[in-house]
Amino acid sequence: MAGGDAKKSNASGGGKKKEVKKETGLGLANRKDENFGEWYSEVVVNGEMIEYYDISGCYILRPWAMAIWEIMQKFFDAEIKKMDIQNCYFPLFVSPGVLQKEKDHVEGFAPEVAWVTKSGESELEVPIAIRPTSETVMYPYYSKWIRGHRDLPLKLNQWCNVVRWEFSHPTPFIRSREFLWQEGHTAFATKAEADAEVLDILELYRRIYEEYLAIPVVKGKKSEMEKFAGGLYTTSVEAFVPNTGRGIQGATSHCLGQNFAKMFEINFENEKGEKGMVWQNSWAYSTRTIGVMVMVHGDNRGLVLPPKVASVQVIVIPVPYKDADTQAIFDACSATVASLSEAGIRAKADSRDNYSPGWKYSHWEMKGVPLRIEIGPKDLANSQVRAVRRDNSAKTDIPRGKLVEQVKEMLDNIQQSLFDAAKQKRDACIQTVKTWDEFVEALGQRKMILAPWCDEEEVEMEVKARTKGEMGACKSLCSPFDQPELLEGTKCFASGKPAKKWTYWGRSY
Ligand code: 87F
Repeated sequence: MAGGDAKKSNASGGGKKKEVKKETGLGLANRKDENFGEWYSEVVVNGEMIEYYDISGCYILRPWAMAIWEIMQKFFDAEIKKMDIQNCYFPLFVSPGVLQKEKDHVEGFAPEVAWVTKSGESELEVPIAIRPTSETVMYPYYSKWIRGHRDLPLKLNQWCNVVRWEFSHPTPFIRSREFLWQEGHTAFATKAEADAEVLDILELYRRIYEEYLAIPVVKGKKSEMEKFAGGLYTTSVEAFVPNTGRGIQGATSHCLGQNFAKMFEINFENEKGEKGMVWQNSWAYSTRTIGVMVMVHGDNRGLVLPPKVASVQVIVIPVPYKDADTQAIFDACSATVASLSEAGIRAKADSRDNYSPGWKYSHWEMKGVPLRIEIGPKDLANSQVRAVRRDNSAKTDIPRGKLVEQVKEMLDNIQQSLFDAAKQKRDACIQTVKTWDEFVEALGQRKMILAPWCDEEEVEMEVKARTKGEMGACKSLCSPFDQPELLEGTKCFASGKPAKKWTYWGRSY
């Protein structure tokens, strides 16, 4: 084992905060369960994901965050290419005429649209909007490009930034005025094809959350009130942040129906020479994913990254003592990194000689690296390395000969335990209720509430109105595709009318 330094600098959360700060200058001033908002800001900055910027609601994504985005991007991009979806890039700017073409869709969003009004000192003749989403940017060209059934399906995606000038409280990743996303926009000859794609994409979003970010999500359909107003229906994956008791929409996959086709005249002629309108979908996930990951897995020592999205999965730290053979230890570190890298594990050695091993432990813990390997004189003598898990601090001595095999196993294990722990916490926050009183009580306990509902818009408005308070109103999150049995005679929790479905409710981001 690595020895002395490990013990002294053990930054293992609870109660040790001051000690760590004094020794390493690292550590967090806020605790996740005491001061969540401050904790979150501190973690994303100290973990070197985010730097605050001098425009409110805008943040610098540092390489540590960008690398996570790129890993998810690589997965999703390959999957949509298998579905014959092609990448493209449309301009950032939108002319006002086009933006306002689809009134219903833009109306509610208008205050969030940012405009360019000047170039240098001169006013532009016509102000130009910055895309908040690209329906109106793209669909005029869909109308031009789609003529006959042979032009269908048209399936495009773009990876880009969008700007929404939000006025509610900005939060890095979760609510920022500019963010990165992919937006997919597809057009089909039939509704059946569109319906099928909505679910195929939603499944990819589930996989991003569950398989990559180790976050359990609920797949479901949005209520009429919460769906994208310009579309036919909206599906989403919904995550939950136990510490705040808030639901968070993870990603959306919409069937737009023929609303935009009507507006933008996206017509085609079928095999029989008959005219038809296309059926469209649009779908997106954004850098918000990273924020949800930080909120769900982070702890009092900083970020906790699931191995599948960590750009450094294993950090190797030399632990030389005064009289140790420093060169041999450094060589063992390099050899360890080489073996791991060769096996496809993302490993890196921290060989800097101007930081102590203890400082490095805290530093890489703050950055959430899933596994730390320490190599000291004793490890060298015993032909082993010491591995320390970020998620539960468990220490294992690994014989050199079993390095790759055991590290692989540990990383898989960490990935699984993060998901299991997150699921257990999330599930403990789910409360099934039948009556308004039970609902109010559960809401007070910051639960994600599953309730039988009559599915009427006025009733949802009433629920919102009746739950308005300093913590924000409660709304429907989604009606899960996986519906529990709805016994005959079950009443709506809010109206007492016959219930039509089970729906999740809660406060949300
Ligand atoms: C803000 C300003 C203007 C959201 C906005 O979800 C327009 C909008 O249309 C707007 N905020 N939306 C809805 C976006 C719908 C849809 N777009 C393509 C998606 C997925 C990707």
